[in-house]
Order: sequence, then C-alpha cells, then structure tokens
Amino acid sequence: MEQRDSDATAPPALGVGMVGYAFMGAAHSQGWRNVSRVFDLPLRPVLAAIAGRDAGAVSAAAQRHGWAAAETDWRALIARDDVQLVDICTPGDSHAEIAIAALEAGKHVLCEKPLANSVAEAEAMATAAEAARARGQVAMVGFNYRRVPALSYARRLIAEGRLGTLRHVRVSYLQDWLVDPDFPLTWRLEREHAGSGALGDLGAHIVDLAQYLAGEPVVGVSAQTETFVRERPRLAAASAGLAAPSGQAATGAPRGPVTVDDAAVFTGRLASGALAAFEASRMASGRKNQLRLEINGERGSLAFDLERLNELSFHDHREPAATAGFRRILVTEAEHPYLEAWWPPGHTLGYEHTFTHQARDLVVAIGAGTDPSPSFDDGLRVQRVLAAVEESARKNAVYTPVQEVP
Ligand code: SOE
Repeated sequence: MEQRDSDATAPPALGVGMVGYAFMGAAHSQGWRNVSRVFDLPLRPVLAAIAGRDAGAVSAAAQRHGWAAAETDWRALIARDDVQLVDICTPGDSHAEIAIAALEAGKHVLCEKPLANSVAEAEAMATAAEAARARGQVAMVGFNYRRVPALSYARRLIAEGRLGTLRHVRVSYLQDWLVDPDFPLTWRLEREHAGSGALGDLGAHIVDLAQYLAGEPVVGVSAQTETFVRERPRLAAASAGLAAPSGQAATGAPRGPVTVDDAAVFTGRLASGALAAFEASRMASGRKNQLRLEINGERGSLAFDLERLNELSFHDHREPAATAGFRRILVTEAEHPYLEAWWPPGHTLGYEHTFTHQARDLVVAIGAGTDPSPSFDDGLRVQRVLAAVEESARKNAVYTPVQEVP
C-alpha cells in the first residue's frame, strides 16, 4: 500500500464533522483517518470536529481518534464553516433531527443504520435528502457490510447473472450479549432510544444485504419476535456500548422493563418471487457477531460467513455434477472490489476496513456529483421492511406486505 503525504498537489479538503464517539464513532473515525492514505480521492477528508454532550469525554475522544476540535452541541458542529459533511453516529432517536438539520444547513450527510426509529422519521429524512440533492448535496446510510469486498463481489456476480434467477436468500445475524439475564438495561434495550432491538440493530443489516445482493426489494414478510428477558437491572449511568459498564449494574439493582425484541425470525418474498429467510438474535449463546448468508439461483449459489470475511463460496450449477460443488474464492485479488488499493494477494482485510471503504465511496460520490449508495431511500426501504416485520409479529406472523418506495 502506497502512503500519500499531503502536498501542494493534494486534492481540496472536505471537512468532516462527526456526532457521537462510542463504538460506531470510533469505527467511522478510523475510516476517515486513513481513507485518503489508501485510495486516490477527488477530495481529502479532514477530521474537523466531533460532537458529544459530555465535555470531558468528547475532548478525550477527539484526541484519541484524531479530531481537530470538539463541540458539546451538535448544532454548533453543523454550523461550523470547516464542516461540509456531517457523520451521524448517535443512537437512532436523534438521527432524523440531526440529519434534517444538517441537510437544511447545506451539508452532506452520512447516517448510521438503521436510518431512523420509525417509518415517519425515515420518510422525513428521505424527503430532506431529495430536496438537498437538488442543491448538489448527498446523503448516505452506513450499511457498512455492503463494503466487505467479498459481499461487494457477490453483488457483482449476481448482477452479471452468474446465479441466474434467484430462488432463495437466507441470512442470519447472531450475537449473544443478552444471554445473561443480569446484563443491564442500556439504551439499546429501550424503544424510545433504539426504536427496536435485534430487529433494527441486526435485522436492518440483513434486510439491506438481501435487497442489495439480490438487487430487488422484499415485498412482504411473516414474522415472529420475542423478548425473552423482560426486565433487566437499571444502570446507574448511561452507557453507549455493548459491554456492561463495570460495577454499574448488579444482580440486586432495581429492574426496569425491556421494551424491544431480543430476537426476530421472519420469512419474506422478494419482488421476483424468490423466498427469503431471516434471523436476528442477541440470544444465540456462543455467537459473538456471526453474519451468514446463502443465496441459491438456478445457475449457482453463493455463501458467506462474516467470521471468514475474506472468503466467498461459489457453486456453479452448470458444471458437471461429478466435479461441481462449492469452492472457496479468496477475495484478496486486485480485481476484487476495493482490493487494488490494499495489500498483495492473500494479505487479508477485516471488519474495520468496511468503514474505510464506506468513506471512500461517499467521497467519490461527492466528488463526482453522483448519488451514493445506499441512499436515504434505501434506508427507508429497510425501515419499511422492519415496520412490516413488527406488524406481522403483532398479528402472530400474518403475511404483511411492505409499502413500496417509488
Ligand atoms: C451492535 O449489535 C452492533 O454494534 C451493531 O449496532 C452494528 O451495526 C454491528 O455491525 C455490530 O453489532
């Protein structure tokens, strides 16, 4: 990998302002920090300022992650002249307000997934993005797994017709951090902050991946959701991450209601008639962050496992039966998506590279004046599937159509 120093020929700066600095803030910071050292870009992202409510914590985060300034009010961050792009890494309850304000202030926006906590919010965001588009601004949702090179490559193979007509899409995303009934009541377990539970957090990723890879929308779902542990110990102070802050919640602490799902299981139909099966859970003991998928078409199949993210399994069903079968493609060649900028073949990438790739794609779209993908409309499409899942689950798995996004 070639390292580039800034010099007189460097591309013009693109000031980035980030709101939030927990897990996703750290991951996005890493992407912004190194993207112009890896990829040739039309603009050079500059880490201008980061915002968070706690003055001490946000200053520490700015220093740790390389941001030039810290603000304690996101409105002040949006108002800064050195910020042209606002990156939203906060819980879902503030996405709509911040994104709409940033777009109205003339800034480009990157917003973490899920786009919002409700369809109404997501619709308002998509409308604001559409108006901003006419002014030359872009808005993108952070579905980072699209940027795993093996999954970008899978999309390419499917679009080229290597799988033929699709019949099945099977995706599951499993974690286990809620197995302990004494894991505390963090914001991720409160509907007012998170919108939903495993469904919005993990289900949003797999619905987006299914629609992205298949190149078509989910048009209806039948779902079951469950909250297995309905009360958990309250926290003494707010927490941002997945891990329980040490010493803050004990078995004896007063308990409060969990208002989101622990798991969601649903089937769906794609527009072409392909059948899809989805599972999202935070209760799958032993599974830390396992995202697996398999897609079967009349000409072949693809399979992927995030725990082996440099690999894609491909079966070509037109090969003679005696020698056909799934074979492993190591997705580290220069011809594979994003790989031309990284290491020689066989030198693998990881989770964090998806955030560099996301930053790259967004900056390229801004430079070219094109629509980035996934757009806020794509985010709205996912949000409508999530809403249909919740409605279907309330009706004990009655098939529920998903409202189309034109
Ligand atoms: C938490 O479950 C989480 O951090 C998600 O919010 C991310 O989107 C996912 O990539 C990893 O797990």
